[in-house]
Amino acid sequence: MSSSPAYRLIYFAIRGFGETSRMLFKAAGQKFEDSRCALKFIDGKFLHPEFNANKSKYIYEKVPVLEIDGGKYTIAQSKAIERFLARRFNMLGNNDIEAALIDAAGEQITDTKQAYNKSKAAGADNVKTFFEEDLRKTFLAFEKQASKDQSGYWIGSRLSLFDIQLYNLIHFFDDQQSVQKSLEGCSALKSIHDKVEQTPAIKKWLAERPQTTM
Ligand SMILES: N[C@@H](CCC(=O)N[C@@H](CS)C(=O)NCC(=O)O)C(=O)O
Repeated sequence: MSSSPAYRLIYFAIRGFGETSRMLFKAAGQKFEDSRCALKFIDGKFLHPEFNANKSKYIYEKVPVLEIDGGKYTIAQSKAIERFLARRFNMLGNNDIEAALIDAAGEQITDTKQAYNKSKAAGADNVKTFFEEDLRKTFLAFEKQASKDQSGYWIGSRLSLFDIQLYNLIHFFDDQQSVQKSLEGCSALKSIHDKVEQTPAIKKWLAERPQTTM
């Protein structure tokens, strides 16, 4: 009799780079240990003493890290973890082309978050431009694909890694009013957002997960 492996996802006590993987586990109905290192906000900075004390244990000295079967295998890098889980849980499209499209859109999300962080460092005008141009263009590009799939999902007529990544991108920003403006006319994306949120296992998780600011 084959039994499911034991999964332990180690990350900080925030959504950040860990939440998409947590939601993949939940959507797949797969048990995992949601191991969270405490973050302390001291003198205007987030510090993570518990993680720092153990940091050298992790191959790249960063989290998230996914341990399988008590550390028999350890996978680092959030995107690698997400793709691995999505492949295991059959949430990477129906073929290698769909998998690559999901992959590319996920990379675009990474670039978009980097552009946002850069704009924040450059001042309010740049943040405004980010929402009006960068994020807007990215959403419009995502909308093009989404409107081809009539199922309410982004690709492949069922929940995939990208649907969850998109949901988390929308909730990544503090300024939800600007996000909603960037999403104007993107009805397919909005419907994906709502479909993810209404997926029973995800809905349950959203209600019970620890509430964090990021
Ligand atoms: N590219 C990595 C980045 C991971 C990363 O930067 N993790 C941060 C937490 S959000 C970390 O471990 N920081 C600890 C440190 O730098 O000491 C990924 O996607 O997993």
